[in-house]
This record gives sequence, structure tokens and C-alpha cells, in this order.
Amino acid sequence: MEKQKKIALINDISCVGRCSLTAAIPIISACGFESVPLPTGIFSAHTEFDGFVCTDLTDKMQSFADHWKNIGIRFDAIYTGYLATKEQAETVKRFLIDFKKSDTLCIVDPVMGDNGTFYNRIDESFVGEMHFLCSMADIITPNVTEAEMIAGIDCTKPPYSADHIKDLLIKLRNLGTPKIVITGIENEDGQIGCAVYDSYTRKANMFFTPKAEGRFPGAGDVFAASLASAVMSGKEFTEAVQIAMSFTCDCVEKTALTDEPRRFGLQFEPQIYKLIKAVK
Ligand code: PXL
Repeated sequence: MEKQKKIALINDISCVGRCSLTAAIPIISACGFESVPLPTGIFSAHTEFDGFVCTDLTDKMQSFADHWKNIGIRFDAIYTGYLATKEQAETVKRFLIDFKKSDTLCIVDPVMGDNGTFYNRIDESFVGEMHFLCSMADIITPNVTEAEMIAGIDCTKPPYSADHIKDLLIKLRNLGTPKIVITGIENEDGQIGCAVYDSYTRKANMFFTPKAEGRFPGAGDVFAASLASAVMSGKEFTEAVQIAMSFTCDCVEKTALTDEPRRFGLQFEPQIYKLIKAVK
């Protein structure tokens, strides 16, 4: 058997709401990789639920990383998402310096907001930090709002024109990140999709599929975790994006048929077997 790959997952645990680590760990582990979480915080539920309570783990993260360094842990990939405080960006930078070897893939999802606004607990002061982390990544997966924040332009609301997305891709190219995916693009034809730029091939592409009504928190996390799984399984980048997008859209369609309120996230668990098949 091939040596199992180990992936560090820097993200929060939102106990209720199927996002961040409660999406990433099951997806990445089911695809055959070892998930090693570095929790940024523990939330009773994600921040779109009124009255959530949280424990911020800023003070613990560095000592976890130091312990891993002492016991000689090495990672094949590092995937970072939601930071509970902007100070954690400093710890993540150090983590990347310590653990990102020449063959370690780094995926940064600069989680900050959606639909033109910041998430609860996140503000302007995170943008510069996320900008820097994106510049250290091999792959970034902002949604349109996060891409606009990082590009330093005013946030807009959907639908988004193809010209606006092309302009965003051009601006994000300045980060020097080899591969860029802008997610959650609602276009003028009522579809949803993503835009991709690969600096090796210098090619940009957009993919769209029909869209279910409304939005699901955590869909971006399901997408990023599936993309990480597909890329680490050896899929070529553009194919990996298409696999992640079709898996996420399938989960959206299936969840939209249930009567669970949308804030509980995507019912991705019963669908994971399809992702396992697609990344094989
Ligand atoms: O899915 C992004 C996300 C991650 N973590 C927490 C969140 C959100 C979005 O609201 O609140 C705690």
C-alpha cells in the first residue's frame, strides 16, 4: 500500500452547522487521507446562529505546532480556513514556514465573508493578513466577496458579470499564487459556478451549473475540502475543480429537497461515496 498522506487542517470546529472542520475532516478522511486538525476555535454553532458561544484557541495553536515539530510530524498538504482572531494569521505564517516543504501543497481559503459582507467576528483588519497568507499558497479558494476584499475593491452583490470575474482574476494574479479558484459565482443566467486561473498554463476558465434557491453556509468549506482531496489524489487542477464543484452542487441539490433549515449546512455525508469514486 502507498504511504498515506497527512493533511494539516487549520480551521475552526463549529459543532453545529456542518462547516469548517466538521466538513473538512470527514471529506478528506473518507478520501483516504489522514486529517490532522489544528483548531482555531471551538464554536457551539457557526456564527450565523444567534447566540453562538466560542472558545478562541489563539494561545494554544503555537504550542500544538511546537509539539508536532518536536515529534517530527511532516505534512503532505496544509489547508487553512477560518481564523478565530486576526492574531492567528501570525501563527499560520509560522506554521507554513515550519511545515511547508518543497513538496507540501498549501491551500488557503481566505474565509472572511460572503454576499458582499464580512462574517460575524471578522472585519477589515483580517484582509491584509489573508492577503499575505494567499501569497504563500499554492492554491487559493476565495468566494467572490473574499476575492473582492483581497483585490482591494468594493464588495458587490450577485449576479456577477463575466467581465467583473475576469477583472478579479487579473487582480488576484498579482498575489503570485500559482492556482486561483473563485467560488460561488452567481451569474446573470441564474447559474452558479467558479472561475479558475492556472499560472502554469496561463489559462483561465469558468464553469457553471444550474443553481438551487438560497445559500447554504459551509458550501465553500465542502468545496475546498473536496478540491484538496481531488488534488491530493493526483487529479489535474482543472479536473479537480470540476470534481469539487459537481460534488458540492450535488450536495446542494439533495439538501434543498429536505426540510432542514439552510443554516444547518449541506447534508454532504450521505453523498461522500460519490466523491470517493470521482477522485479514484
Ligand atoms: O463557513 C465559513 C465559516 C467558518 N467558521 C465559522 C463561521 C463561518 C461562516 O459563517 O461562522 C465559525
